[in-house]
Amino acid sequence: MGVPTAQKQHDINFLLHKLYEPLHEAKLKAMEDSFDPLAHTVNMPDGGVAVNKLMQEVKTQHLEERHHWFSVFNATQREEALLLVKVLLQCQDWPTAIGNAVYFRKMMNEETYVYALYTAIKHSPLTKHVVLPPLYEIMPHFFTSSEVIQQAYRAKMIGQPGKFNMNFTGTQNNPEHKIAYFGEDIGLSTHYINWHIEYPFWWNETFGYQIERRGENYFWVHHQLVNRFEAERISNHLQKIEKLHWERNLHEGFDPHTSYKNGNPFPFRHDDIHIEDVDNVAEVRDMIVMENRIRDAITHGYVIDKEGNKVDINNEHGIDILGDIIESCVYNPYNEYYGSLHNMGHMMLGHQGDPHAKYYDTPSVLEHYETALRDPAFYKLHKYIDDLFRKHKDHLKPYSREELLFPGVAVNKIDIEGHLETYVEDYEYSLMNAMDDKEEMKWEDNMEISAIIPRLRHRDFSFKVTIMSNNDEKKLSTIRIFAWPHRDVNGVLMPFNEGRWHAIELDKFQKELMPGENTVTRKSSESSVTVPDVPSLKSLHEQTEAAIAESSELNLDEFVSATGLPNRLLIPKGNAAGVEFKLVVAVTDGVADSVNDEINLTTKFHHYGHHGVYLDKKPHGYPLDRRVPDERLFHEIPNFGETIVKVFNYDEHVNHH
Ligand SMILES: [Cu+2]
Repeated sequence: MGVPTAQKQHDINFLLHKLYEPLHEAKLKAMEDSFDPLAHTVNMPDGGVAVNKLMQEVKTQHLEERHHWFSVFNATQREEALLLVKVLLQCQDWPTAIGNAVYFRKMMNEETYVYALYTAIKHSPLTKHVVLPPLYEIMPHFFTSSEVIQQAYRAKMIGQPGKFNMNFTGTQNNPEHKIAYFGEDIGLSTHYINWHIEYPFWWNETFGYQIERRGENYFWVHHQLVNRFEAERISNHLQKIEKLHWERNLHEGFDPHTSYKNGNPFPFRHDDIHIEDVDNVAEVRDMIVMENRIRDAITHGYVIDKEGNKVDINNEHGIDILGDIIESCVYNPYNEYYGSLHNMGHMMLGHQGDPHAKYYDTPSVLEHYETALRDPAFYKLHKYIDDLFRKHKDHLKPYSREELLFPGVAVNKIDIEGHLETYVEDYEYSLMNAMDDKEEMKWEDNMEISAIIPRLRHRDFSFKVTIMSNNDEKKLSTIRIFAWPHRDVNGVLMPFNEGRWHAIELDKFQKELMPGENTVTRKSSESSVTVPDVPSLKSLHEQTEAAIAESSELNLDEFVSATGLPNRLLIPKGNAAGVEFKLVVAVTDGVADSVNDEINLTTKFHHYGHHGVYLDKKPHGYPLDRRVPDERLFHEIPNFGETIVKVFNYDEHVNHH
């Protein structure tokens, strides 16, 4: 079918460019009036059912109006977005896909549209090589403080280019401000959005295929975020996260300093709020009932489905079922009974500043993947949920020595080449799309108006692991690297069983071990847990246009799956004294761990899986995911190694320019 990737990327770039305005590209614009969605349904596997439904919404003017907010947690708005996702996933060729995308861009609410378009791009085979432009440059107001947006408007009005420094929300009177650099990192939010788009809670087979281990993946991505947040707190001398309790006060308030595109501010929440029932969402006791049903299921070791059958969860697959139940996705065996603790939790906490909607009619930051990570309440909620997962995992039988052993293999030495050092750099991103223009304005003629933010990164380093293999032939191994804070904020040593639950996954890869001594050097930049930063919109645009002009290939494949953590955030922030971490390397039998016979030594190992396909069949977090009643077992197993490392950061002034 030969539409080159560059052309597709060009079309997508322009669909998103100046999202809140009519299209700025002539060819696409021409399609707007000439394309009739109803005339292009012949090749659709559903025979045009989705298109007809969406067109009916257009005709009866049921669609959300433009410039209104959109939240995926709002059921009516979500239905609408999913209709467009379905329509786009039904398209079998580019002209049909782009025709529909152009047509509905004009008809639909902008933010509903972006959510649907991003999701469709992520899952459609037609856009396998298309890069999702960074959302912070498409909808900058979600990521940029209202103060900076105002400065940008002023620059635009007086016609003067400008770069504006952005500070993190709040003041230093708030201890939480010390770690705002983490929650407000735009790359971290990009990771979070991409993960949610890759593993939507509402996904089912009717969208084209089944996503395996979705619920488990949900557990894992949030577990890692919570562990990271805890580690960042230790480096910043902050006490650990207190998990949410529905009957206690919510201590940390939050003022987002951010506004919707239409000017409505994101709601504010005071400190020490007594958690209230929220009109049109839920009552506190509903949340407690949901929680208790889940606790019962964990204690019993089974959940019940709609027919009343028991579904065993006391096994390796249990975490997947539990994840679906807690986030509430359509795979959930009994939705009405278990509810949706996580999604409801986001809405309940999000509205605590204004539970009766007396002052705001907009959703909170917690109801958008773009902004949820900023609010300290996010981590309280997820710590609470993480604790439920831990109860389940602690119910499973600990791994035995036989299960963990990789005969003949021993980790002899673990070294770090280079320094484990974090630092803060300035990063600039464009605010061009925050401002409206005349229709005839060309992309290139936009003035340069941008925001500059400090962000965390680390120096490059390598893991160097010396592994002895007393086998006659070569052996495929899986190498997993984890680290956890060696001491808590009070300086108390973290017991092994506590530490292993707080483990941060640093890398996972396969390696062939030759008989004798092997030195495995793995660069920090190679980590399969992370992804490189997505190129800026400007760079994407320039590379795309250059490829079209020269009829050359556009190869941006390394940026396509932005599901992982940004590589610059691989290790937690250090401090001047050095934050101690326990580093654990587990070398296990790669053949036993592999899902299929295809061994993946060269291509990128998709850590979070790709469209629900994994290379590693072991549970996320293996072998540290289960209780360790006697840590001596781990110390004695020769194919596991451990050491203590320190992470430094010499510039303590991360919070202000
Ligand atoms: Cu959440």
